[in-house]
Amino acid sequence: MKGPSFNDEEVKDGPGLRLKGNLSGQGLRIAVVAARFNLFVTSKLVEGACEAILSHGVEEKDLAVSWVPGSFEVPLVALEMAKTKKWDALVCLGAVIRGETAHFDHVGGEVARGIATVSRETGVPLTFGILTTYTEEQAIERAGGKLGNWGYYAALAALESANLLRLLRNMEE
Ligand code: INI
Repeated sequence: MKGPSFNDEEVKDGPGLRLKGNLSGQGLRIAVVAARFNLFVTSKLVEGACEAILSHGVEEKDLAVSWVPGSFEVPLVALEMAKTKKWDALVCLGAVIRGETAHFDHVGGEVARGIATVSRETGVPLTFGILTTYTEEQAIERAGGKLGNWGYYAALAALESANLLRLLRNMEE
């Protein structure tokens, strides 16, 4: 998958413990929360996320996709899902594309804050696959177009974060 990389291969081993989550999906339960607004973009993000999740070993029975009307609704639904503790990570997907009004700024800002807050307050990793772009073309380029698929990357970040948290929490015992 082409596109922005998380630079994993460039991190050199150094002194001390290297605490890093791997990308294995074995034994993980992952949920996607996706907005239908701008579905021509978000359906591609969901495809990319599901491809990443299943191809890294998550079983289909351990994957769920929850659809909400727009990105603004993502944090609340993610909060309810996180509170159940049934999911090791949640992948949040949406496409906020600038229109002619300030709606874009309000929706984009609130969604980012909401996702970060839910993640920190529940201890469940939520990853941010909400595109915020100035044009439809920029969104398409990042949803399976020439700049990769942010749904795929947000899913990889979810796998890595879930595995790192598992490692850290097991060390505490
Ligand atoms: N929702 C999006 O996901 N993307 C957008 O670009 C968008 N804009 O620009 O309006 C958008 N609005 C809907 C919003 O998320 C809520 O669903 C709506 O306001 C109802 O609460």
